[in-house]
Amino acid sequence: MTADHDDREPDFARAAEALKWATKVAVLTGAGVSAESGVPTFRASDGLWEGHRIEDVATPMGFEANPELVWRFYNGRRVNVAKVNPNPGHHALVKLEQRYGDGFAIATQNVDGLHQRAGSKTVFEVHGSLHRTRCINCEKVEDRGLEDLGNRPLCPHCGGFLRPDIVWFHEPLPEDIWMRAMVAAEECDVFLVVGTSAVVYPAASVIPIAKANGATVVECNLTRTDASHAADVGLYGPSGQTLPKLLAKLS
Ligand code: BV8
Ligand code: ZN
Repeated sequence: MTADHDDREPDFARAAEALKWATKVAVLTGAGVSAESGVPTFRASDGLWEGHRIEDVATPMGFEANPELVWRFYNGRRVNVAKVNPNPGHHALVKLEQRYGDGFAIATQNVDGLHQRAGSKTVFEVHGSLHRTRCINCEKVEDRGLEDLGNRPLCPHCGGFLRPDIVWFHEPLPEDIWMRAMVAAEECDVFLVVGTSAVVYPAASVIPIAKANGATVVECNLTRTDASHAADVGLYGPSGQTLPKLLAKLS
């Protein structure tokens, strides 16, 4: 730990102070919180979108045009996520939930299910999950684990074509889950923004919602982002280190 890092201390103290007074805490997470688990982020140089045009693999039109390509993309991510484990950042958020109980909620853009695998209870998957499929004919949604489902999986109930139960671009977020995420942002005293570039909407709009309702906004990221202007405190560094460090300041 070189000298310059210590100047982050005041930020951790301020963030901890805000948490000490809080009764309700909400969190928005993105791919960065899973990076230290070995899940590639989206916009990093070796990111998920590298080598894939968003239009081809994460839009309803792309699925219409080439469902095999889309399933190869998502099967690859399912198999990869099956090999990784939650990291100390996920575990720190589990402990925070134990501190605030029902007053705590995570809205995640991640589809990897690592928050739940770490033990988090209140997790709003605003962009869906790799674990689930949805039948485009009978609409049945089922948890299918993480094994490779092949490039054209069929519905065991009606024989219809299955798609990942994931929110693609140009598709609406699941209404109930999105509503609960917005309410958690409106009602919280402290809002943590962890490992997201905050460029995808409407997910990123929970940040100004929390801010406008008087929450102390704390950003945890490797770098400044589009959300930094709304942050009262920035804890810069790997969230697998900054979140446990912040938690340690609460005990
Ligand atoms: C819709 C599932 C309408 C798929 C995803 C308003 C303004 C501008 C554009 C729009 C707007 N409203 C709508 C749009 C269009 C679009 C959009 O937002 N486009 C963007 C690109 C400009 N939004 C939509 O299409 C949405 N739908 O609008 O529908 C509608 C409404 C009604 C009826 C019909 C239609 C749907 C968007 C959801 C798309 N699906 N995911 C999948 O996962 O495969 S989005 C996907 O990309 C992720 O879920 C996530 O949301 C986003 C990636 O962002 P991050 O997770 O933040 O990852 P990223 O790599 O960018 O950044 C990682 C960060 O972590 C970095 O900051 C890095 O520094 C940091 N980091 C890295 N390592 C660490 C770290 N931090 C800490 N520790 C570390 N170790
Ligand atoms: Zn079906």
